[in-house]
Amino acid sequence: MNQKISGIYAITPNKILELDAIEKAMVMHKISILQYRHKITDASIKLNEAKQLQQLCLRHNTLFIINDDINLAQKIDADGVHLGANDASILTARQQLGDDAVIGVSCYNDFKLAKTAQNKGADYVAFGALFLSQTKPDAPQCSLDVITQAKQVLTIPIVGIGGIDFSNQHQAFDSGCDAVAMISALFQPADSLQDNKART
Ligand code: TZP
Ligand code: MG
Repeated sequence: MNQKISGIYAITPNKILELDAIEKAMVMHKISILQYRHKITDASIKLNEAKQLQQLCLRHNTLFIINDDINLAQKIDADGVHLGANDASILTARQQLGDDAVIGVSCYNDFKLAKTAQNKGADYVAFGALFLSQTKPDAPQCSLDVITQAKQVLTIPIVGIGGIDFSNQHQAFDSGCDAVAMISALFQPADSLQDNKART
């Protein structure tokens, strides 16, 4: 599975699903990974949206990752889950989802967190925000030097996130990212996507 963590990693905008827009971007930009990220509590909406995206990913041979929610990932048998600092542990996710699940972990700007995540069995780590993010303006910043340092030591793939677009992605790749995660660069307009302004 690790070879799939490369290239452009799309994350869905935090709003009601627009499947056509997602499919268009997936095809146009040869998306290799899609993460479903919708910060609402309505489980039935999430289940329905996740199932639609999973079908889309199957059709396009794209890895399908669920943000935060290991129960949802288990329920629909998604390819994996992405965990942040406030989410379930890697151990819990592994126990619940099994050996084949792809488990990604947010490491912000903290190399030690990434080393620990790798030791605990994470399949990739994410660092960011590498640039100013329209979607998450308050995200902690991570310098490209952290990526370069991490790349020398880690054996699992590194994903860069935060303010990455088609004009600056090369900086992220050059510093050592295997994949770059994008929301607003793929799903404009940016200001309507900001997490705390999103209509859900
Ligand atoms: N975590 C750090 S920045 C970010 C997340 C979820 C948002 C990335 O969105 P964009 O629009 O690509 O900056
Ligand atoms: Mg999270």
